Amino acid sequence: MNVRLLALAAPLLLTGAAPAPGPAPDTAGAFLSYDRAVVPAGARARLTVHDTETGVRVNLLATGLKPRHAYGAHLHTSRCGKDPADAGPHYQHSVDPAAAPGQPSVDPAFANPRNEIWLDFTTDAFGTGKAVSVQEWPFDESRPPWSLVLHAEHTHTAPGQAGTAGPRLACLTRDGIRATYQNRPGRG
Ligand SMILES: [Cu+2]
Repeated sequence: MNVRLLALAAPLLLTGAAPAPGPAPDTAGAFLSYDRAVVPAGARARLTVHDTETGVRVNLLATGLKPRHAYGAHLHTSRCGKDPADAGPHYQHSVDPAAAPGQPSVDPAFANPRNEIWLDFTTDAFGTGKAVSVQEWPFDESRPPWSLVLHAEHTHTAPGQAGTAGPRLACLTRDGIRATYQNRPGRG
């Protein structure tokens, strides 16, 4: 009991000595909706991240959405907030040097579904959508993607608009790994 409490308190006592706890492999929860007309109350998602031998596989199951509707979806760098922009830009394996805050990567050499996690889908008659993204690279644990963002359109690919998918409709923050789990032997 005391050991557990110490482990929970440790990150508060350390100042940058331990790695920041990253996101857990599984997250299931309700979307934070920015547009109730297309992401109604009760819309949820399950996001599963599997490590593979060579990289990562991300599965998305979304429910409670508008039936037969096309949504764009990506993993973004930061946690969700009241402002749709709070989730930050797309997670990129190779980061576009031309991108900056307020100036997203729109170069197809970087903003493409092999360098980012794109999870676009079209819902079925019940408002359920599924998507999978398989990559030959693992996430950079020093800057893992923290959120799933739903957009109004499927993702564009042309130069100058690559990676864009219309307004941000909703967001789901990935669950964080608790310090007690992060500090177990075998986990860095
Ligand atoms: Cu996005």
